[in-house]
Amino acid sequence: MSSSFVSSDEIRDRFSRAMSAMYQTEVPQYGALLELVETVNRETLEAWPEFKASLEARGELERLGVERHGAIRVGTAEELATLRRLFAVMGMYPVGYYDLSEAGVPVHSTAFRPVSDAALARNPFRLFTSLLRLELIEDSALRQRAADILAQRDIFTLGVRELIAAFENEGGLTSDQADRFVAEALETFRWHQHATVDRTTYDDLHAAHRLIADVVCFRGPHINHLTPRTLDIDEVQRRMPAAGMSPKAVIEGPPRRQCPILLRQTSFKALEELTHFRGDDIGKHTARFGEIEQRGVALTARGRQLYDQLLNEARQAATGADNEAHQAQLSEVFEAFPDDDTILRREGLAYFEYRYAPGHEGAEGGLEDLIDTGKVIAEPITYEDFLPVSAAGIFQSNLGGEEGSVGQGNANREAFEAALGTPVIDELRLYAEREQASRAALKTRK
Ligand code: OOG
Ligand code: NI
Repeated sequence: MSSSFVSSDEIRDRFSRAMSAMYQTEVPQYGALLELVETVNRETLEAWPEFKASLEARGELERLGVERHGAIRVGTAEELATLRRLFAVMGMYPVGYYDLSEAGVPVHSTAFRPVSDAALARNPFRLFTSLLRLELIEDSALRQRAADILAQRDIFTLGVRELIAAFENEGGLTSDQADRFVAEALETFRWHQHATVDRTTYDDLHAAHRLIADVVCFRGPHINHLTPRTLDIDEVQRRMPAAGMSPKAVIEGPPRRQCPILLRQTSFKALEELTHFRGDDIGKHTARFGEIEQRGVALTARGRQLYDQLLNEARQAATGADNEAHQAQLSEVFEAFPDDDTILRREGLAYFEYRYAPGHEGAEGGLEDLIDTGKVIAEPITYEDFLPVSAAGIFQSNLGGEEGSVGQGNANREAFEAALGTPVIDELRLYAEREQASRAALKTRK
């Protein structure tokens, strides 16, 4: 590889900053959200020095200021497969499979994200990417119409296609090429005020499912939100109304805990935007919204099973109350989930990363003894992925709660991977490997 190439990490960092800047001009409320999150993060770190030290030790303090995830939705296998190549230029690979059809949302998804520790530390930018499942439209004539419209569009610029090919053929991009790549790639995710269809077509697709209209009727997969990471989601949710944002009713995911697990998320409602249809009709379309997230420790398969089971229990007993009541009820059910790092680790519920405490490098002995005597530190590994039930909740709150007439479907991972052109990476394997590598670097007895 030529040394004049810039790294994929560098390209991803440039791209995520450019995307954030573009979205800030498109959706001014996003700028206000960033400010709010930054203020709460600063206050949280000041009030909680041990937490700050732990984030610092894990290399996460620095990435916090740039950490974002976004989401897009595409319509065809070819679009998804080309996105896979586009994201590979930036060191982002498809991790995880999420089936949203169970919740009545006619898509299935993956997250393109960096996978190595170093890449995550540099900039963990992720994009939740959904593929529309046209087969879930029951009306066959409408299904065909949607497919025909999608077949006519090209969501990529010629320039970005050339630069993807250059990256694949040459093994990298120069700094100038990288800048052009960022500018060309950004075009795919830009908002378009002009729909590609007339009002009637839009209305017909909208009636089948609002999401179908959103994916099919525009020139490209506009970025629909960019999410900063907060260290205290309850506090940001509380302060949102005063900052001019009205959050969805409840925070998705696990309840507030001493030892945060997985991912908690909340969003604020989509904007209503003026849309110009073919034939000079004007109407409104809602696509874009705001979201915040708080990340906790990644769970093992065993921990995840317990999480899913408790979440199910809580959902069955749910009363549809406000967030405070919802959180209180969740907390009660989640009392069955240990809230202590040592127990989470010893019971194999969560992933941890081991390192020597300063001054104890190379200390030998049994792992638990070394931890008990403070010679080895076990840090929780942050969850870098998404949660299907939460994602469905985010989708739904921003679709206005309307149910269209799509079939419920079921998971079809094979079809998704065939469209993508590769299997998705198993996220649990990534966490397990990270834990094992840190474990292997210690001179402990097994
Ligand atoms: C994606 C919704 C899911 C998340 O953070 O779980 C999501 C979408 O609306 O396209 O972004
Ligand atoms: Ni999101």
